[in-house]
Amino acid sequence: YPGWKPSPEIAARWKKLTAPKELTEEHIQEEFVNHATKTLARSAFNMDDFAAYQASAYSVRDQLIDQWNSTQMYHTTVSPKRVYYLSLEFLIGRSMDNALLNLGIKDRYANAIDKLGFNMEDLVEQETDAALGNGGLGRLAACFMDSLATLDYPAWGYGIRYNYGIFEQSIVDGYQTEHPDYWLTFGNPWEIQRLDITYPVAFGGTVIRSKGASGGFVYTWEPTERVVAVAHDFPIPGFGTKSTINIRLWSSKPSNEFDFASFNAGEYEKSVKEQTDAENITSCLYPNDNHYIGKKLRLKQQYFFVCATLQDIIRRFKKTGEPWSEFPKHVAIQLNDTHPTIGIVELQRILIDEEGLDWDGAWKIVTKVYSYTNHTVLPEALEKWTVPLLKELLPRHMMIIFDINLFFLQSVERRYPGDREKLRRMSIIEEGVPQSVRMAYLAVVCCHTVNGVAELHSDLVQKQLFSEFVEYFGAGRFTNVTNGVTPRRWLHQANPRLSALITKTLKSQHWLKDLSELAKLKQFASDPEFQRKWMEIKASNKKRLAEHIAAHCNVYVNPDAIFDVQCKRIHEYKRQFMNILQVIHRYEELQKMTDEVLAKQVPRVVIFAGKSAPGYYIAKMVIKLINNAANVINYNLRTSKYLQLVFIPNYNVSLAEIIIPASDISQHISTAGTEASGTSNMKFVLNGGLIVGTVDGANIEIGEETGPENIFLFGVLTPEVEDIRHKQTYGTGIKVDPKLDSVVESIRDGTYGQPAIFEPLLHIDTMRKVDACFQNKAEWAKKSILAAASMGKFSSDRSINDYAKNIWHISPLPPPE
Ligand code: T68
Repeated sequence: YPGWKPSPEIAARWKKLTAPKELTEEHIQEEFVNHATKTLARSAFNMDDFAAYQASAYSVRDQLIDQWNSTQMYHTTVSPKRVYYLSLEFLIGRSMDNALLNLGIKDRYANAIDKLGFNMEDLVEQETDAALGNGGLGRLAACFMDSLATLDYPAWGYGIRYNYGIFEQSIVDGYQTEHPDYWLTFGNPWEIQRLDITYPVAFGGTVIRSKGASGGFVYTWEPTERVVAVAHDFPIPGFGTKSTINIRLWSSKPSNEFDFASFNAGEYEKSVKEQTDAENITSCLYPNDNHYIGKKLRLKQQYFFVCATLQDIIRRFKKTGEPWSEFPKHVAIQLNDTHPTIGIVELQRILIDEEGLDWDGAWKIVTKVYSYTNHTVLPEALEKWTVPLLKELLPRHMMIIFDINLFFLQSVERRYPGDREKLRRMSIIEEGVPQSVRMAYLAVVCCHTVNGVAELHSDLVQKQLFSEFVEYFGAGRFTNVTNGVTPRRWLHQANPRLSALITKTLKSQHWLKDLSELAKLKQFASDPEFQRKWMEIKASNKKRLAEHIAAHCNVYVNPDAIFDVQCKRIHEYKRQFMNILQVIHRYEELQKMTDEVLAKQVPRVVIFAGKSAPGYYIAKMVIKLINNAANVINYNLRTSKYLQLVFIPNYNVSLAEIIIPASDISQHISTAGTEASGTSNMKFVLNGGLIVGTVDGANIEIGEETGPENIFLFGVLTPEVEDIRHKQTYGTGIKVDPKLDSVVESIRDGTYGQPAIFEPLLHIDTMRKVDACFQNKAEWAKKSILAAASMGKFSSDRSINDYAKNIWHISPLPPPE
């Protein structure tokens, strides 16, 4: 703000006025009442839990903003290298409990508010989830933000402020029904709208080529559609630090100049349509996980958010006054999957068309800045925008992509002269009618580093997905960063009693900042008193979940049974279908048993939860099947003591916080090689649940940490990736009834397609093993403790430190005291 510079006296006065006040209970109450009466215009006689939640939220927000301001001001003065995490999804969930815990003020708030007649646990339940993501990828982004703040890294998250998050799911007659998630109805205390921070974003039109002053060509993009991006800031507090970082989410609105033009021409309807078209860009989150949908509006979302983001990053960089060559010393940009990949092309475009750099100078900068995380090897999930669509929406970007591809293929050709097949395979442009752009290849060619999200997955990325690129660029461009989860939300917040037991046992809370300290719990794994406390907490978490199930599924589950959970997006590769077959098999076995044999069975409650993409027919049928099976199984009076089945509707972050601490075992049973990592597997074990899983994704690394005796892995065990695919296809060595030999043999031959058909049998065997183990209570408790104590590696703090050190080259910048 060049017009205003405070005099030293005014600056001092300002400093005094903004100095944080001591947060006494009385001060909290003052702030609470202040917000209730002034912000919400309520009175003591006109309060309910929701108003009390809002008043608390606004006062916690004030605390956040203070910390956020000083963190940002400090970062501006130091101007360090920052990381920008670009993601179309941030699956944040609720913020109040998390903010109170990370700021370390929860007890004080709870006490202060109690004296005003409200119960903090009830208020926390009033908050609507910020559900701006589909599943693992979006939640990973949220965990990473928590870790970046906690570890004092100078970092920003950038994404879209969707008006509608992931749909709400209800079950009607056994079928999934979708309802819009308009989460902003009552305002959102956790964001700060920045009407002063806006950027223009343009689409469509044509590109004019003309001769530039120095003789070369210059390109002028003349777009036909203009909208404006408005910033909304979501402060993210670190745990046990004053660092509070920012997720900046963009919302679209019509640009004034443009609709006035139509308006003044008397084309009122056209003007209104232009307005709604502009607002539509950030209206909805696309509800598909691990599946590519080539919708024009989705591409608009992608470009809209990276375009605004780059303008913001560049504005910040220009404040340093340094030349463009220094840009990579201030900026690292991480692409969360290929969804923001068009941002690479946008930076190249800005540098050559607007900043006047030559191609090579711009390319050097671009390729030093960007890195890309791959989250899937499933072919149906890889983004391929068609050339006609890209041309229509972003004509200049399409030209630049062709140029990038041309220069790339020319150098491939030099290395492998005459190998036209290789050029065809490696081309960023896939030939066909129409042509399309392989976004993952574009990212690989332009990024300095490409990573997968678990060891096995990163191996597949290098050996299958991008093998020729590894050969061409060298293995140095490719690496692994195994995913992690934040122990603050997924243990401390979701399971407060277990967190307190750990803190008491370790005599410090420091494990929440260094999760490897959990290993010290191992010495108590066989201690009967510790086991008793540990299992008593599990039992009370199971009771809480049983209450939720009673309220939402109208089924009264037996809290002493094994709680066997599979909650995640419904997808063929995740094999909920195999799981339900195993449950039905178990039910049928129970029917055949005498009363005497029945009485010896280990009771089990099978819990499913998860959303299906609205257009995914098979996944929706699986939901229907689970619900139909539940209707039979739960109403069989003879066997329902031993087997119950529920589908809990509307799985989201807040429901996960109830389910995960209550599981005895959880199912992570994807076909080997298909689940890139999985992150809920880590959360379950951290909370003392054991995994039943295939040798896939992060299950493998979890098993390495817990030891094979504390995880129930089944299926192919070979670590060599090539082998896994091979063996998975050709023989799992299981024995079946000899009468079926020839049938199985023909299945194995591939006569009837996919031989992964064998794994249900192994799954059944594994579940028998689980039953046997669960009967020995002390042994089970020991496994549960040892497994949880082995989870140090799976903190997102470790993942973030890996990225910071090996990919971003940034350092922590703790704010001065
Ligand atoms: C998940 N991917 C992986 N995708 O499936 C999971 N896809 O194995 C991994 O642990 C997690 O990412 C984090 O790395 C997703 O969640 C999506 O949600 C998604 C969204 C849009 C388009 C495609």
